Amino acid sequence: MNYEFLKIEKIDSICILTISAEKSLNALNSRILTELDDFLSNVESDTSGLIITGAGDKAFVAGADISEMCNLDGEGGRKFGQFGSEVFAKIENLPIPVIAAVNGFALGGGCELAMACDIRIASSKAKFGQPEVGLGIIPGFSGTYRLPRLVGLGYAKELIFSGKAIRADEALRIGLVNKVVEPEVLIDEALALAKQIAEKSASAVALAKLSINSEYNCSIEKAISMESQNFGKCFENNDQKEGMSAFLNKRNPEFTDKVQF
Ligand code: CO8
Repeated sequence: MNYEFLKIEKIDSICILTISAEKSLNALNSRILTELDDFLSNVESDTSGLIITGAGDKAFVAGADISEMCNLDGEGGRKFGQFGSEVFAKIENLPIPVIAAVNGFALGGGCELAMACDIRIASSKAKFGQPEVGLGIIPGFSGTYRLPRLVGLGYAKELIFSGKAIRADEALRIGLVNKVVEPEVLIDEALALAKQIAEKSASAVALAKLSINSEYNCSIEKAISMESQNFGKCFENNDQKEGMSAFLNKRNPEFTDKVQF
């Protein structure tokens, strides 16, 4: 598929995906969601990390495209919401770490996109919010699910009910982002973290992501069972043998496992 709104750059094994619809502050229309869906279904197998950011210095993503949503009926709204949520779930289920480099407004669907990523690094100029109730709707790309899990029920309800936007430092305080950096170093910071992770065992990182995601809402009994299954799988991989042998022989490991996309 030819991408009209996605720019893709590869630095070593790290992919930087830029959502590029600067005129509308990178608002997500169905074409962009379709391109994202296609991209996420065809990630190159040698990719060890993905960074998602927005074009320009003003917005990460200023939400779903209001001009496209304004004439939807109930069924159209349900379908649009479901499609966006399914695309974002693909991000969550990718077997590689996904870092949101939030360079500006992350509102509505933009905040939801950032939350579907594993880790969020924000520019000090970023602003976060779920302004949907001011438009007569609710978050529709899984924001009512992910926001309470990231910041707790109280802050999630405050943000979603009030629709207010918060600054990056406030987002850091409530746990919505992992780190706040100056805008000029945002991509470098995201790249440095992605590279740090890429030095580890790709198969172990993939199994760690799978474990964390699948156990998050389970009972401790079920989580113990799932974690031990995934822990066991590590011992069927070459990287476990290499990692432990390297430690015991006081050398750096050379990991070779590839992940299945
Ligand atoms: N959709 C469409 N166009 C947008 C959007 C958007 N979300 N955000 C900005 N734009 C456009 C503006 O219309 C404007 O276009 P034009 O130049 O043609 O007039 C251009 O981008 C620049 O925007 P502004 O002139 O408004 O820039 P400001 O600096 O004055 O303001 C803001 C920046 C504060 C970000 C402002 O643009 C704004 O409030 N945008 C809307 C933010 C918003 O409400 N986002 C949530 C949308 S709803 C949503 O995301 C729900 C997700 C789930 C959907 C489920 C489907 C059922």
